[in-house]
Amino acid sequence: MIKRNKIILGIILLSSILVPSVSFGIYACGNTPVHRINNRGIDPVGDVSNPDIDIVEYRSHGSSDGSTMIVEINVLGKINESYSYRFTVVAKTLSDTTGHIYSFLFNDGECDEGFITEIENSTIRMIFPMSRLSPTDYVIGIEVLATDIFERDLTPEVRNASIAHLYW
Ligand SMILES: [Ca+2]
Repeated sequence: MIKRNKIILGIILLSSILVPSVSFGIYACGNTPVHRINNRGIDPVGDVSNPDIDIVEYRSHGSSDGSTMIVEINVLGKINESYSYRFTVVAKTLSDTTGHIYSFLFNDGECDEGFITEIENSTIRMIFPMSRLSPTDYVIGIEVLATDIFERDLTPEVRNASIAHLYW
């Protein structure tokens, strides 16, 4: 009888430790805000007449160590250093309903913020350091723009997007 009571006491003790831990785990993970790093969008072909500023696809992903976010624009023609390509990382704080924007521009052959820029035919890629974000901001999406002054191709706003959460 004593042995049985010990087992029951053991189960009660174990449950009192495990149940709150599991519950807390689910709570913590189910509600953990995270950066929306991986983004991809398709833009209509032919919505501007100059193929070198006609965005067809844009995307972003994170570096393996999480320190940077790589943002890319693909155009129908070729990236032209005479034109401007703007990248906007949109973020939001937990308490805010409006987006905060971090914009950087490739203009006159260089990035105005000095970020690493790579050009390969129809693709321009910029490397955004995550350290530039306010510590309370979470990335909610990206927007990009290409312009030759006469016309511009602009992707839809994502400033009303919600913050992503980690679920499992
Ligand atoms: Ca387009």
